[in-house]
Amino acid sequence: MADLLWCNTAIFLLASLFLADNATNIEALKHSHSRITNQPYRTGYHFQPPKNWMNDPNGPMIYNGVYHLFYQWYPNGAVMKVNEIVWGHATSKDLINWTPHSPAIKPSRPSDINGCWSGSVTILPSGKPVILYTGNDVNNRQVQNLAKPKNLSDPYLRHWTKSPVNPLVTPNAVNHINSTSFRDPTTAWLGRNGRWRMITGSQEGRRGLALLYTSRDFVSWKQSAKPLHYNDGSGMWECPDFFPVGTTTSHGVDTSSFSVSVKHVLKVSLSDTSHDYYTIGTYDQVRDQYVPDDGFVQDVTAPRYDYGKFYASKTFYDSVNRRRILWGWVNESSPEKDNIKKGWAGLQAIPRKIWLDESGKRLMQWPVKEIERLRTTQVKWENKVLKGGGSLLDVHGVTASQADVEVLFKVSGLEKADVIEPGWTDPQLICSQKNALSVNSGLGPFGLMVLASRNLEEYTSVYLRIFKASQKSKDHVVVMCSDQSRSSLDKENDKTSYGAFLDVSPYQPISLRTLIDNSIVESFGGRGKTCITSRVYPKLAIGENTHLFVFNNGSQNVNVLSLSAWSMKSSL
Ligand code: DQQ
Repeated sequence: MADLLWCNTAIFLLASLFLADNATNIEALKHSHSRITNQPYRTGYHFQPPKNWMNDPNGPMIYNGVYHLFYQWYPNGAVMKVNEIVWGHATSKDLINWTPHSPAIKPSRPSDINGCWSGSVTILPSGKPVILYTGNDVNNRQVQNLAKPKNLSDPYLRHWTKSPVNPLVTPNAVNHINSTSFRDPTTAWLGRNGRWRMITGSQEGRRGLALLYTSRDFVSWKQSAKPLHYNDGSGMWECPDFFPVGTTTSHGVDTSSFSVSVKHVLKVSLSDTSHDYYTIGTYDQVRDQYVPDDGFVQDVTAPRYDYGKFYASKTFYDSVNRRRILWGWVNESSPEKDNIKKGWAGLQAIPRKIWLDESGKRLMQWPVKEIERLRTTQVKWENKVLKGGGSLLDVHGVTASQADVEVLFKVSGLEKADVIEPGWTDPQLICSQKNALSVNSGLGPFGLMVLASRNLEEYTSVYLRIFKASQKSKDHVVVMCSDQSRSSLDKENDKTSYGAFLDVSPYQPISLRTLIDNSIVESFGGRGKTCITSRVYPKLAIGENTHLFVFNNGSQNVNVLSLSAWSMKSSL
């Protein structure tokens, strides 16, 4: 009898698994039919929806071993209509291969009829996920809403039910919150007295704010008398993110973890500049206030996750792999008419593990290790000298339009480095100088030329320059650039030369990793101390006509201690 029961159960389980899987496959197939492929600028291994416009990552999470990514999606075209934005949805077992699903949340109620905007997932102590998101309501007021999974036994959580009591929080005559500057609820955390806390971004005049709310039941939220943090003069804070980082480990910690061995991070997306800035500080649980450490101010002077294109980012805690993962939106640099022609716009950067550097003064970022599964053919060099005065070596043997490159440079003759001009305080200006790449300074420019045409009519250069801090000093300043100025013969794209300081000692080998994927170049200097992401659209350096070079235009030799370049397969 027991055997029979077991047998029936097994048949039932197998059948349901088959049905569930089949349903997913059918849905995936449906999507893949309408998915845009075979275009030079479509990426091979970055996350993109099947087509149309995408912006912010929303509610990333892992639930029952499945990663979920929701995202701001305009499903009807490549140019955003913000009043029709839905939550696109995709799932993955490995953060790399994704199955698209139908939108999880669409405008349907008075509380979100003009757009389902950004928000976050919180995993409740019961293990169940819930979504808090901003609805642009029937009066174009920004309000905060709740949604729950309809069926927790669906492994992909494809259907979500909006709370009947939405909106949970509204701007009104009593709280004086500006109804068009009140959005993007964070993942909530359990604080003192077992109450939930969450913040939303806002502004009052030029003051940027992280408004704080508390709740016992996740439904009824009360505004705290004081915001978690604010800054006068920084303008609207979009997509705030607030999370702890371990001080003694690179493992991630849950958003509700508090102990002596964590610091807190507050990231805000400044709508004035379209960049993401973070500070590191202390969360005072009793006063419910965040205080940035000395030297950090929550404005444009704060460090950035990425010094190129990267906005509206959001982290989540991956409890299975004990790491915190960062997602960020990378917009196009091409004119609207080109996006319409392509039928899509917007990428997500490769998810990055993020942790506190040993110095406690900055965050480190590194592409999730799963990405390495896409590596195929490898080219390996060791101890190659890039002669001073102009060296250019072609890295043969990889698909240069879709590759992962890691180089370790060693410079010598540091006394020959040029002295940095006293006025050169903005690294982007240093990288943007006319002929910055062809100057023959002492140390550098040296680095990579990626997405390059054979005769260098087009290339994107990711390079370093090393300066002496002052005439007499032994201290050096390292500048990292990602220069798009020669990236395409097409004149209409944004060709900014991005730049940032890289806090490494030039007496030690300097590492540079670049992920190249057809129209995106994501670079990590000093093993993740500084990141720069570029979007480029070459006309000649496409597919098999793409080259990858290592170069040195400085007057001193530079040693390539090691170089590994891998062709990258496309993800599913
Ligand atoms: N994008 C969303 C807003 C958010 C902005 C609308 C940031 O919720 O403030 O698509 O890119």
